[in-house]
Amino acid sequence: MFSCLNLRRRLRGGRQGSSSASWDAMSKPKTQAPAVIHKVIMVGSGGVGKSALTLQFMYDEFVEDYEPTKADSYRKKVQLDAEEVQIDILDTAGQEDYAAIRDNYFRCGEGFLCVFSITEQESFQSTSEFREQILRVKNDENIPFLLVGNKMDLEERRQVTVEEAQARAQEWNVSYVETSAKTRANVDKVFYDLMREIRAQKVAAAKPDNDKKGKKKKSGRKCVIL
Ligand SMILES: Nc1nc2c(ncn2[C@@H]2O[C@H](COP(=O)(O)OP(=O)(O)O)[C@@H](O)[C@H]2O)c(=O)[nH]1
Ligand SMILES: [Mg+2]
Repeated sequence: MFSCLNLRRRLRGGRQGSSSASWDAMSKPKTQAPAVIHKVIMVGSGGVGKSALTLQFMYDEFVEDYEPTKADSYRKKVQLDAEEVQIDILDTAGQEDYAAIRDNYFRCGEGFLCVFSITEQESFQSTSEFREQILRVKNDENIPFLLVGNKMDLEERRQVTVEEAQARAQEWNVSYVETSAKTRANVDKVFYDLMREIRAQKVAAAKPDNDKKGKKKKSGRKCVIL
């Protein structure tokens, strides 16, 4: 679950978490080893389809009128290749205009889906700002990150070419994937690809070699749930 300052939390599709807990503490084994949790954050301008993608992934349905100002977190058990894992998704909304709230969200994320709409050039331009903010907070060029061009079903309204989006992704050394929350095209793909990136980074960080080189990142700050 994600921590957010005054975020009204609703964990849908999963268990309720206790307040004032930390993600780290929640991940600790109780009786038996729990599934690994991969923490994903949806970022992007308003109206690009972050909530629609999240709800399509979680519940297999296309929601046309999800409240635009509401940030919510979701948890789901999924089979990632041979392993059962949990995915936590924070679907951000308007509050991230406040830098402190946004930074707090981003600090807690292990991977990011940076979404724009292929029908809105401005939303594509905004992805650079989100990328910069994430890199500043996470301080890690290799943070798991996918550039997602949503609303691919609206080809006749396309304003962003595949080529320009791919060029930006290449510049950032990340993958570019087009999706449709409406038709479900590539919806699973973006979440699973991102989880694989997160998993790979956790494996790399756990290697003793990386410790010696001081590559392992320590966040130093906890993700406090209020
Ligand atoms: N045609 C189409 N509409 C979409 C798609 N994704 C989202 N929408 C619509 O775009 C609007 C904004 O979506 P929403 O998920 O609320 O955007 P958010 O502000 O980024 O969370 C809603 O009316 C959605 O139904 C898509 O892939 N295709
Ligand atoms: Mg939304």
